[in-house]
Amino acid sequence: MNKKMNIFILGILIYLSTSIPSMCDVISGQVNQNEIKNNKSKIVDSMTQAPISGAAVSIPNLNYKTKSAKDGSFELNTDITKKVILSVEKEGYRPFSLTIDKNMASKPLKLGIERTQAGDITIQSDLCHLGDDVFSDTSANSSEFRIRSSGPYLSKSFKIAPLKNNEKAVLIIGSIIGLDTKLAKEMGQNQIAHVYSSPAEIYFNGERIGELNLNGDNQEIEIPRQLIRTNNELTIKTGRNLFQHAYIDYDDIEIAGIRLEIKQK
Ligand SMILES: [Ca+2]
Repeated sequence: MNKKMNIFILGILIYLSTSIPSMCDVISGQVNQNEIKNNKSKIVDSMTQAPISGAAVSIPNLNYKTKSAKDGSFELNTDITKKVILSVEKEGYRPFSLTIDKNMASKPLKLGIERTQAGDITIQSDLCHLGDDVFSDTSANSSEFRIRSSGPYLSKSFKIAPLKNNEKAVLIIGSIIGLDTKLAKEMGQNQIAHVYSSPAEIYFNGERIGELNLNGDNQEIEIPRQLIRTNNELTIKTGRNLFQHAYIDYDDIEIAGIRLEIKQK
């Protein structure tokens, strides 16, 4: 299979895994009755299940920030009407992000965060808006955009230590919302009737290594080994409305938690 097909299938898998109702179980594990009564969400270590205190929980688009308490609990005292990206940051842990909606936010969430591993690189943990701040009300999640666009692309430089033979570098896009591609439309991720945008494109050291067609969490793209140097540059370009020819209308998207993991082959 070619790379495009792989990414397409990955996209579908991610879409399916984020759209089935049992997703809450996947991320929340077992929530005891007491927690449900208090409607308190919790941050735990994904390995040990131990509560994590002092983790910064934020929903940048709602300007909402809080911290987890001693027992790892936190509350989302904010009105969530549409899909937004929730981020968790804690020193010694990988940046965590999750796309949540009204339904998910109405129940306690149990979020397992992972300890940082050797070779992890955080490329961009903060939420970033790409586009031109011009979008229709029916675009995927557009009404929740509060962060101003930083333009149609994001470029970041970072170092990578030489890979061992049995290792591979994988780019992880923590969360992405707002993509109005043909596939996103077909998957019901937006309500736009007729038009769509080209996918967001990912360039690594000047080479196009993949594209993002679907909104969701934890999309992975393997970085071709031969492209990796000591100093590297990642660029993510948002797509453009393919039906607007009078001017360039960039697809307005939001991305959080862009990072790199070194994995065993
Ligand atoms: Ca736009």
